[in-house]
Amino acid sequence: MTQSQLARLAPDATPEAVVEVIMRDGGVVIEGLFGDSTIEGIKKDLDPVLDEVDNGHDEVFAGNRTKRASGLFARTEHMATIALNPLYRSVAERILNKPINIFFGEESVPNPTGMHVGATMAIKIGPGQGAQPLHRDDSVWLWRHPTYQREARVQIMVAVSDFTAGNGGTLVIPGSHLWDDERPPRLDEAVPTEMKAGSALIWIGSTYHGGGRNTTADQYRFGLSMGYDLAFLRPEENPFLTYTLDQIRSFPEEIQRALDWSSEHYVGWVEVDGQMSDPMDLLGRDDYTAIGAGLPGRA
Ligand SMILES: O=C(O)CCC(=O)C(=O)O
Ligand SMILES: [Fe+2]
Repeated sequence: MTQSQLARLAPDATPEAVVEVIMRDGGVVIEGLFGDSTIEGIKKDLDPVLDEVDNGHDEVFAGNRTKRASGLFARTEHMATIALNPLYRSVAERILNKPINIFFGEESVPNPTGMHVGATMAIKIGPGQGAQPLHRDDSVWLWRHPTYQREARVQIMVAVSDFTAGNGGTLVIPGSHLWDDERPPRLDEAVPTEMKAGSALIWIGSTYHGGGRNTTADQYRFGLSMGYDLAFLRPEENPFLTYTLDQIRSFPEEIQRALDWSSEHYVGWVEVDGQMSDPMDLLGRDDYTAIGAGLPGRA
């Protein structure tokens, strides 16, 4: 497939239409998905954080002219706005949630897939940064391709600054989600994501992509990304080592669950009162005082 840029849809596109384009091309740009107050709020909250952190120490992947910050639910309330955006969430659910039937004895029952947050990251690509190696994000779980059965990740990259071909707009190879694991991704097959601040790129874990080269003299490309992943995969960013219990308790319930304070698909349970329980049961208990500090009722 030769495509000079990814397809673009309006924010009132239906989830079905968005999923159709993503499954055809590997990704899509949704124009104007987030308003000025969200974008300005993200800048206000995260500019000071990114001013403080070092450039990446790893020249190749993190980029030594690139600044990154994670754990974003605790750093900006707008992270929840993005994670709970109805279009993004519904697209992610449609792509990821493919239950399979399993036998419990002779009874065949659907086993839900579930999805959780894989990682959150603010990324500022600075002047002089070279292109990140093109990669598939699902390679962290050794995913094989083509993915006949299921996708592992649905990722969003929100443009906090404008994204251009010159300032490092995310490179994507349209159609590469359909490739096998033998074909190497080439930079000349990738197209830069150009979009205005407030627009967003949504793509899947099997699509080759990478941060673009910033050839400008003085522009930072500011993007905020997160992935919804299959709930039974280990999250890239460890939520239990990232957020304090007080922070978790301050988040909306959907975010608590999406940060693995739930035991979907039978994984992630915790013992409460001798039972394999949903971690949400702990959050509501006053006698649960710190993550990993010991379960109520257990010496
Ligand atoms: O910064 C970007 O545009 C993409 C970053 C990325 O793909 C990554 O860090 O995995
Ligand atoms: Fe990536």
